[in-house]
Amino acid sequence: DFATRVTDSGKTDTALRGDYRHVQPDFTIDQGWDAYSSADHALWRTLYDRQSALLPRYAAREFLEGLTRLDVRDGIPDFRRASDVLDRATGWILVAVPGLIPEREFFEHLAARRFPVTNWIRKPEEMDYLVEPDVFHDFFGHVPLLTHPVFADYLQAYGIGGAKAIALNGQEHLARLYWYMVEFGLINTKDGLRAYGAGMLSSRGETQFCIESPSPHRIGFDLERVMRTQYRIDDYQQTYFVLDSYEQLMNATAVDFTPLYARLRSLPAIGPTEVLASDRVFTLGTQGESHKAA
Ligand code: HBI
Ligand code: FE
Repeated sequence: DFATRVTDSGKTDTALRGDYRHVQPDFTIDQGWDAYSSADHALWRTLYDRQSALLPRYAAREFLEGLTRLDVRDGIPDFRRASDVLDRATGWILVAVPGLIPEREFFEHLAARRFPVTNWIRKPEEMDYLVEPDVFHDFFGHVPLLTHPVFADYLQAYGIGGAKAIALNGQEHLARLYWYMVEFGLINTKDGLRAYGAGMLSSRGETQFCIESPSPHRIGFDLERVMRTQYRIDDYQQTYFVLDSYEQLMNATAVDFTPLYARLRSLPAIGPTEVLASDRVFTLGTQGESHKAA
């Protein structure tokens, strides 16, 4: 996963793209909003328009409402202005970072209701695929749902749990919860399944794929099941997990994970295409499509 490229000692892999030379001890930097070019802002608008056209059909209503409230169509947002909107909604603020940061600092920001957002934007030739998160993924994908009170509380609880996971050697299991429920989560609504995860909602191809393709499994959320399930980072997901409500995620996570980590250590991992007899299956995927992002 992205984070394995940032070492625990805080030294960053030279393959990471951002400029880490001027980071604070908590890995934040100045956003440098004035330094964006008009081409940078135009690229944001192109990504924004393309993606927002898909949202009424595929995204959770709460995501769309948050995005509208942020009012950031015109160009790469100034994080200070967006933080004011967010702070009024749920008490979260945004901080700028050069890209991926070590887990410990990442969790500390979340625990303090600060969301780290990468300050740079992708190149025009990377419209549809990018290895590392950029400002479009981090902001457009993650920030809208942070205006939702329950999801906002969940992400803080996740950050607090992160520090404990490090102490208990549970990071790998906890990271799967982030991957499947924060990056690639679906929610069941009266209008059918909708996407709320940042990974799919910042990707044109996966926004449609996750809802419409017959290929992936869609399985009801179960905390232990999710934490056992391996994932892949270089293609669309083969399994998505479905929430009934954000409260369900919050409630499942609001317990002490210490006994859970102990149990998880004794259980085998589950492959990304496996289905268990105990699964609540919304759709059984054909696993037929090869769908490597274009
Ligand atoms: N850093 N900037 C940034 N963004 C992330 O999403 C991120 C990170 N560092 C660690 C990390 N994610 C993962 O370890 C997740 O499992 C939490
Ligand atoms: Fe992300």
